Amino acid sequence: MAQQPNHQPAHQPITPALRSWIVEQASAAQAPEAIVQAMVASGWDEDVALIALESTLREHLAERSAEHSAERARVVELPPAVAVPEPLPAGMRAAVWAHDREVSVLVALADPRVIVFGNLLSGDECDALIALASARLERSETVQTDTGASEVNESRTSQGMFFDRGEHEVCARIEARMAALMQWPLENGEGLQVLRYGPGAEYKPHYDYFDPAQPGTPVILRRGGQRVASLVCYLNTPAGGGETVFPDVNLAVAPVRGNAVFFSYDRPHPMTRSLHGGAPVLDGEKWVATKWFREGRFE
Ligand code: PD2
Ligand code: ZN
Repeated sequence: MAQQPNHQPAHQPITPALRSWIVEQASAAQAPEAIVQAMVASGWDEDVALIALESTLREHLAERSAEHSAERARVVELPPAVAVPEPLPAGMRAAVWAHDREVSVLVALADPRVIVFGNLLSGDECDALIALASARLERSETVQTDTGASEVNESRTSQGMFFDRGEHEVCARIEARMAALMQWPLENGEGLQVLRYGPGAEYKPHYDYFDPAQPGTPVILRRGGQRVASLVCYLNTPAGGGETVFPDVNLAVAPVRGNAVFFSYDRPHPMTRSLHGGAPVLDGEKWVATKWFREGRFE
């Protein structure tokens, strides 16, 4: 027995020190009789020592079981992981052939999964998307997961619009390229969204998946399920600022015309570390086209 309790008169309340000592002895697989004997040797009445031992161990087990339940709840509440697009299933390489174009791979990060691509879009494609989108720009809207409706969001000071999938030949060509690069069905992609950020405009850090806790989310998920990956394509090179940032890993991706940043999230949970934002544009303007990939068909 490592340590014995101080001499205790019978009927004395169980002190925290005695409680710790009893738990320590029981955890070290000391027989209850041996624990009681040690307490008797320290001046405890045998019956009182037995009652003290019993009540201490009962309380201790109840606490342990409460801790285990809380831990189980934390684990069970985590949404299950799902399959996500993986553009480099065979590992890192300098370039990938995607449908009709060689795309370079500039940077790859494993956790969070982030890949920076070069030369995904041609200069002409960037210009065509900007020209087609310009006519339809409005103040950007974000899907409101509390209602399922779209509305202007103050954390996003850009202007934007959505193309339907395949709405123009250039959209269809880019979408086929992206589907090949992602190795993900074209039908699982939303239409391209084009955003224009003026001087000072930014997109505060957020997650692109739909928050499961929001009441409007089940309605949104009926069309294609969750978002599982994003591909933000830069349509111009701003004169200053406008980098895409990942605050959880202190990563900043410079916006360069034709380049794109990909990131995936296998569950709608911050543990994916997919928090990201668009830093303020410091000089000039910034144009991006974002493609979101769903778990299932987005029809
Ligand atoms: O424009 C960006 O850098 C940016 C940043 C964060 C775009 C998006 N999110 C998005 O379109 O979701
Ligand atoms: Zn985003």
